Formats: sequence, structure tokens, C-alpha cells
Amino acid sequence: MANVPLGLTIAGSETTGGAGLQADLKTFEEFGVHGMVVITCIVTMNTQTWEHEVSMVAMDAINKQFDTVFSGEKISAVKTGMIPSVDLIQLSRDRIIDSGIENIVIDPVMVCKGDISEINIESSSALRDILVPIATVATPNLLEAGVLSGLGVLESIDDIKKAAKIIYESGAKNVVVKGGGSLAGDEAIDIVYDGKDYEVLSSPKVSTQYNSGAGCSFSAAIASCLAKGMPVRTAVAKAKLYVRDAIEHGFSFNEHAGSVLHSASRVIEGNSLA
Ligand code: PXL
Repeated sequence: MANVPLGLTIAGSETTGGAGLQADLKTFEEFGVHGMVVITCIVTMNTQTWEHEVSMVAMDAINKQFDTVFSGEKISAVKTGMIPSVDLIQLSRDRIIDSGIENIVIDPVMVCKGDISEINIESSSALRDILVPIATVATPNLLEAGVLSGLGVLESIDDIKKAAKIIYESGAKNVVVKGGGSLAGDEAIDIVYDGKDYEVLSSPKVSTQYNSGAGCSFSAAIASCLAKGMPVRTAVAKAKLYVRDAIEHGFSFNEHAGSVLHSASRVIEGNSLA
């Protein structure tokens, strides 16, 4: 019998397969983690404007999914993605706590494409007050870290460090701010904070517009490594290498968007992570 860690994502479906639960499952698979899903919503795109539209999954169906995934062997790590209502955020917290899962990665997804005007204040406050406090690792991107910390636009490594500290103080045991390519300069910067030390992870920016799913995949890779028993720092370092390969080999889907290649590390770089 195979001894495979179980991973769970509580997330939305991103229909084109680059981001959302699809990114999480593909990433789990690359790391040899068996992926399971509680699907919260379905994201589709207006084919002319590529505006995203969110269709909610009924609460009853969500509860039944939780019952199903929690009826088996112990789950080694859970990751959250798009959870687009306060009720669902509360339910997810309650169900995660009841399950006793030890490794909890909270990716506080607020909007799909970094448009701050679309942020729902109620949901983002609920993410901060209800889900981030139970995180083993919280993984906001630059925009989400600005909102969660109340600091607004983050423009420097110092700004990110201040935001990470505030988010840590709201209860997350570790904070990884995924600056990625969003900060000015030639380097993709991510910052890890564990309440004591800051670690600045830096790698040359990859010039591409085909990076849909980079954030979800980074967080899912961290969850995978935690599921396999790695310490947080090691998990984040491995996840960054994985996602850099995925971004480097991103590809176009249509004139609006393109995705990271989740299998790049294994298929193109010949570096299996499972
Ligand atoms: O990349 C953030 C994200 C997360 N989850 C879902 C999404 C998106 C962006 O499109 O659709 C379901």
C-alpha cells in the first residue's frame, strides 16, 4: 500500500485551469501529495472583456464536501484559496479546527487580478479576523498584505516587513508575503516572517505575462511540503524554486491570459519533486 500524504484545498474553480483549485491539485500532484477539494465557487470569464464572474456553490453542497473529505484518513495539510463570503470563511475555520489538521496554509485570495477597487471589504476583514489567525503559514500577495495589515500600497522591502509583522500579530504563526514580480526592480522578492526573523528570498524576475496561477501554486507548494513533514523555511524555499520553474515555462491561453506550467519542474527541468 502506498503511503501518501493527503492534502486538501478549500478553493474556487478557475475554469481555464491555471489558478484556483486546479493549480492546487496539479501542484499537490507534482509533490506526491494526494489532492482533495472542497469547491466553494466557480469562476468563469466574460469572453470579450475577460472580466471574472463568480458563481457560488450551495452551502449544503459545501458542507457535504467537508463531511466527505473528513470521513477518511488524517489530512496532512489544508490550503485555502478563494472563499467568497463571510459565512463560508467562518464555516471553513470551524471545519478546519474540528478536523484537527496541523498544517494550515491560508492564502487570503481577495481578487483575481490585483484590482484593488474590486476588493470586498467585509470578506477581506473576515479573512483577517477569522482565517489568518489559524494559519500555520499565511501567504498574502503584495496587495493582500497591504489590505490585511491596513498599510495600503506596499512599495519597498521595509513596507513588506512592516506588513508581515502586523499580519503575524493577528495570529498567523508564519507569514510569507508573495511580492513576486510586483515590487519595482529586477528581483522577485518574497519575505518570510516567523515572529523573530525576516528572511528575504530573492530571484531574478522572469519577464512574462503568462503567470496566472503563480500565487496559488506557490501557496499550494508550501502546503505540499508541510504535508510531507518539512519545516516552514525549507517548505517555502522549495516552493519558490518550484513556482519559478512554473513561471519560466508559462504559456499563452488566449489574448487575455496565460498560465504557469505546473509540471515544468518535472517535465522540462527533469527535477521530480514527488
Ligand atoms: O489567482 C487567484 C485566483 C484564485 N482562485 C480562483 C481564481 C483566481 C484568479 O483567477 O479564479 C478560483
